[in-house]
Amino acid sequence: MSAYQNVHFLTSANAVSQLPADSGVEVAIAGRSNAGKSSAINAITQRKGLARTSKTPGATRLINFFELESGRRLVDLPGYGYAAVSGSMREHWGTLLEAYFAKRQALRGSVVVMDVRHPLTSHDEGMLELALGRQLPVHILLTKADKLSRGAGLKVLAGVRRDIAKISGAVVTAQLFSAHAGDGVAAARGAIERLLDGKPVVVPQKETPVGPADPTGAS
Ligand SMILES: Nc1nc2c(ncn2[C@@H]2O[C@H](COP(=O)(O)OP(=O)(O)O)[C@@H](O)[C@H]2O)c(=O)[nH]1
Ligand SMILES: [Mg+2]
Repeated sequence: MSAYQNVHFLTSANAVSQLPADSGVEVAIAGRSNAGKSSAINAITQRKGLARTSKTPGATRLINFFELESGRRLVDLPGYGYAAVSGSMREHWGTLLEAYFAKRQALRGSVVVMDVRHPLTSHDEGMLELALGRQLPVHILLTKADKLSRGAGLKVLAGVRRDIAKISGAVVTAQLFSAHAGDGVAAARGAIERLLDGKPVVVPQKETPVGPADPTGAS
């Protein structure tokens, strides 16, 4: 059964004029093409085919809106960092995303999906800048964690947490995630719910023994 009984695709937008009514609350999900964004959306909503998954990078070219519950939406942003798209196409996305992040009143925060094996690329940093423009919170999913050992994944998480601790003016949190193994899915759903409710994301306790998130500083 789905975590959201009536979750459904709402609409796609390829221009600011096509965005759905700016009411209610929403969380945007961003990530490099092929990072695992669609798989994350499907895992979090427990709806296999909700967001299409693909082995072809760059397949999603629109902003897709999914309604979780009445007035609560997940927004699937176009994947970035795919070299094969034309310059004019990239410019179009950039302009659309900038307008979305600058003006969207319903936006409460963002989730940025990164492959745990290649976190915080220059494209990701550009995305973070965009998402943090209005000081809204960002939660990072380090996905495909099943591709690394638990220890290696925790090490990456600690490094990412160290890097994001340098970002001031907004709350940035991070967790490990795997759509395939199901790791961190409930935590990610909880994080999205808290963002939608305008509450700070709570980082899973069992991950705190590594890195600066350790309140005892003993690591
Ligand atoms: N091993 C592993 N592969 C994943 C995971 N999530 C996605 N993938 C694979 O990564 C590729 C891209 O996934 P997709 O969700 O379409 O990425 P998107 O382009 O960011 O939406 C597909 O081949 C997926 O099967 C994961 O948690 N673990
Ligand atoms: Mg996708």
